[in-house]
Amino acid sequence: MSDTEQTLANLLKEDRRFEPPAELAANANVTAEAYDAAAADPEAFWAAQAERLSWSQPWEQVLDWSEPPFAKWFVGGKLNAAYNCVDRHVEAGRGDKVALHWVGEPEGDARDLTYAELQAEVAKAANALIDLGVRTGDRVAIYMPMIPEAIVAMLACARLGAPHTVVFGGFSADALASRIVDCGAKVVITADGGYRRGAASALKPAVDDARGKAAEHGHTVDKVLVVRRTGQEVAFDEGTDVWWHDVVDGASSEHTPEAFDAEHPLYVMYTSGTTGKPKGILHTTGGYLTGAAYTHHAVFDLKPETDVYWCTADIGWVTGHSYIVYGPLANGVTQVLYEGTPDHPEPGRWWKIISDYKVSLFYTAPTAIRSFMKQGREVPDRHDLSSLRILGSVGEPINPEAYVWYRHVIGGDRTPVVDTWWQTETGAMMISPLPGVTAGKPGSAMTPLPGITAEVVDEDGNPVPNGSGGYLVVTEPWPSMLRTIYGDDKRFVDTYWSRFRKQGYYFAGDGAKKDDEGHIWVLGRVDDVMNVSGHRLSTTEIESALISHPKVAESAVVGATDPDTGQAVVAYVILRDEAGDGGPDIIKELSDHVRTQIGPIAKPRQIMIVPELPKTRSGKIMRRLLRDVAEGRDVGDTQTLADASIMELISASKATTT
Ligand code: 6R9
Repeated sequence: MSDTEQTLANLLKEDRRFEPPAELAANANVTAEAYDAAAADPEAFWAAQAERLSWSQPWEQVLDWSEPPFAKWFVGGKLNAAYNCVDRHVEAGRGDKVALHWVGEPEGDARDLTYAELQAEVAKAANALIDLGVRTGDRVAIYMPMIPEAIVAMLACARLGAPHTVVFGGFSADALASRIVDCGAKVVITADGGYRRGAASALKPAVDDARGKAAEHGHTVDKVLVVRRTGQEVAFDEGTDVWWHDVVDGASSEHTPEAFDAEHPLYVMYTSGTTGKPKGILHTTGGYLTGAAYTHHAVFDLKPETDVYWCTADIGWVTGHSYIVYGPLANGVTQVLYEGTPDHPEPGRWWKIISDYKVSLFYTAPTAIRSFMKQGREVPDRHDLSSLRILGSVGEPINPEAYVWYRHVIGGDRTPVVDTWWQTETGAMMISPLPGVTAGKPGSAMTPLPGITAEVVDEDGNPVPNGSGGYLVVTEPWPSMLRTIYGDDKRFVDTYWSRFRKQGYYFAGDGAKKDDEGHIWVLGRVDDVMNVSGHRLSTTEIESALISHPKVAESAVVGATDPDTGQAVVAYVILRDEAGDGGPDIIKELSDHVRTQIGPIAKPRQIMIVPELPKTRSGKIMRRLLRDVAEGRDVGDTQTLADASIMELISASKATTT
């Protein structure tokens, strides 16, 4: 039995079931009938979901799928995403309702923003962006800490129909530059810095650097709008840089939002693919907002009058886009937004926030849950978590023990856990329990949501029988699906639609298994994409970074199972002859190099300097063997290797932890 099969066999022995709480089931937003209704008439179902939004002009056609895989949803409809997320709640008399309970990292640095205040801020920022030359269709890059201005910036762009591309603040200047160049961002919105683990961490220098690098590629950034957050010293280029407080604070809070076509681009989010170059996933307005709002309403059983919601993601990831900004705000929720890390200044920070703000719906990642398990239950037990009603999980498979701990220790055994499978590309949750309907199985994402049709198929695209594994595919288009890879339609078709071209299925890149009852267990990527703490990293991207170091001849990167982060980056490196043994600091040098090229999250857990890499006769690196070494297993079958003795050399090489 292979390792994956063993894991699967263990998983499928899992027979614990958690029924929905009776009261929740009785008052659930979505009931079991929704599955049948959606299956009977998917377009009518999605049209009803789109009615959650305010449209300035109704659509003429729900779906135009005449040129697959290029979908158009709500054809002819017009709307403004920012109006839907902010203004309409104010117009409906809910202006005094808190939109954001913001909790900054320095203790006591907190602020509440009502919907009316948010509306004024967004309008001012939109007016300021117009003054800086931003027009409908222009791209704006956002590189910010988790402060309210980050959300204001996103919504101001949406209001103008200027697609934003938010780059995670932990990414390096190089990564930022390549994204700025790829989407041709005209303006960058940033801050001097943000707070992390008690210290001010700079952002502006990376923007300066990225602007220079973009210029080397022939791309000019016209303006950089800078929020003063930490007060740290920054270089200021009078021709380009503009302080937020100089141009936004004094701007008019009157701005009439224009309605854009349902298919008008809303944002580009870069994500790792199997090749070195990140893919700019393009989402458009009407379908995306419909998907985000509907799933947030359904999966969190959202009762906007009474619930307080908190998603711990960063806005630099798709989860922050769909489940901090667009879904929750379109639904008019009160939510917590926080800056910093879970365990600073104290390990119980998150639990204190939940108890302070009476959070009822909570959404986080398995990697965080595992790190809390390690600290022990004494930490959460010191806080009153009785306000919690539903717990969500996203980003990677949640192992049954973490699921049960989450439900038991954090949820007091009352709360359903919704394990939500989706991707940057899908825009919104796709496979998940419904908290008022589904009897949850720890470790399973369970069932496609009403309106979504997913399958597990074999090599030929045929559904596998219950009890078997295969490729996870989506069989019909859905409103929040990506529309293309920015500037590269061919790559879009090749990457997602060519594996099962005949059937016209979207292939997600994940493997999954159907259990005896047909419930879906997502197993993780079947391609060269790693998942480290819920963050997608490409093996090729890190290999390319390593190879760009002058001492490196060749490298191979694998994702090895890690008890804390799910997977961890393990790099094998062959040095150039002239580099000798690389010198005493070679490991640190290489590790720092990856850090500056991509960012701290890509830093390998281990770097091994090896004399050779195992390759097949056709020259393909045998990553399976390298994963075996990285995970401390005996190297199995090496028959297909061009030179079997290589594995002995590699296993003997000293592993060095970075
Ligand atoms: C939302 C998000 C997508 C990849 C996806 C899969 C993994 C996400 C999961 C899950 C198992 C879940 N993934 N949620 N695997 N169970 N509930 O994470 O988007 O960053 O694009 O990552 O994450 O491998 O393909 P993204």
